[in-house]
Amino acid sequence: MKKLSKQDLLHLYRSLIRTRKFDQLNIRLAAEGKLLTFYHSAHGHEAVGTGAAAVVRDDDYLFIHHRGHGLPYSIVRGIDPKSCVAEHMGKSTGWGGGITGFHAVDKEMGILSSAGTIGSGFVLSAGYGLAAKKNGRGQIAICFSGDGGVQRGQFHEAINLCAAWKLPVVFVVENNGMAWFTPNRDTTAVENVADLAKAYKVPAEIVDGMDILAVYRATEKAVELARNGGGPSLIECKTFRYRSHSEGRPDVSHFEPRSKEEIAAWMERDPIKLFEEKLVKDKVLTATLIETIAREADEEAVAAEKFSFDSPFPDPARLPHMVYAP
Ligand SMILES: Cc1ncc(C[n+]2csc(CCOP(=O)(O)OP(=O)(O)O)c2C)c(N)n1
Repeated sequence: MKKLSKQDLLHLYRSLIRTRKFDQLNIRLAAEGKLLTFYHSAHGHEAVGTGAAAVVRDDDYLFIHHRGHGLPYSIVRGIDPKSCVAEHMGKSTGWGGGITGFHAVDKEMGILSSAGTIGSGFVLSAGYGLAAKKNGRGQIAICFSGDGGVQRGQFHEAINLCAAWKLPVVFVVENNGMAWFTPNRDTTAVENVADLAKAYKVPAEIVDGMDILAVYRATEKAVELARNGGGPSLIECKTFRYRSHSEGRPDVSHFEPRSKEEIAAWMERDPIKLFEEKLVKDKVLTATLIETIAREADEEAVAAEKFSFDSPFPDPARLPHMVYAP
């Protein structure tokens, strides 16, 4: 277990704040009609992607969940989020050269996109896990998904094979209890995804997805097991989405507005608020530092918006070469 230094803790905190500021920027730009794509906010989910992605190595493989369109996973890994904003505007300076829509990609940092077709990341992770096991370089694959995605057959096929072949794959499920407008309880009798993993003989842990350190520690354990030949694990992070499924859509469960009381209760457990309170108590953060980090993140977001507007669209002549790898 790595001892987290003050610098490590501040990196996690700063990453959460930057993730939220850029999420807010994308929300505003979506409302103003300035994005070429839709946007699934990460508001409420920030601690899961940030905490888990902080653990992996640069040469590991990440298949990410769609919340925040890559922001929580990439910011903590040192990827400049202005390329996220530019990508959503279809600009050549975006992380996919402006042609991927909302899919985050960074080959050098192992971010191999999210799944437009929910569930495709499961089987791809199993494939990359197999490659990692065969090449003997100690790499792992980490696959993020929602609880809705887990209802797809690909999850069951992938986790089953990962278990049978002891592949170095870590499944991180961001369980917010909803899949678009449908509450989970309507589509499954299994409350905890962890129980599904256990049925496949895969060790599974349920953690508080609003607690970044709990996510970090559980991921650390699972990654270590995978790297040391112990096979797959699953971490179920109980979390909540504070906004509607994607921007501009009604925030409903079936056709009824979601409960204001439920949202307010989860707001009390806002992942940034919880971590900030802990760091203040532990004397890692001061009021001045909180203000400085927030101001720097605001300035960064303002600069990213301008950078994205000023960037050129991709050269149409290059497009065929950008779609197919030679
Ligand atoms: C195969 C497939 N079916 C349906 C959709 C439409 N869709 C996009 S996101 C989503 C809900 C996913 O729910 P969950 O996995 O729990 O993630 P959440 O959005 O709640 O974070 C659905 C049904 C899709 N993209 N792909």
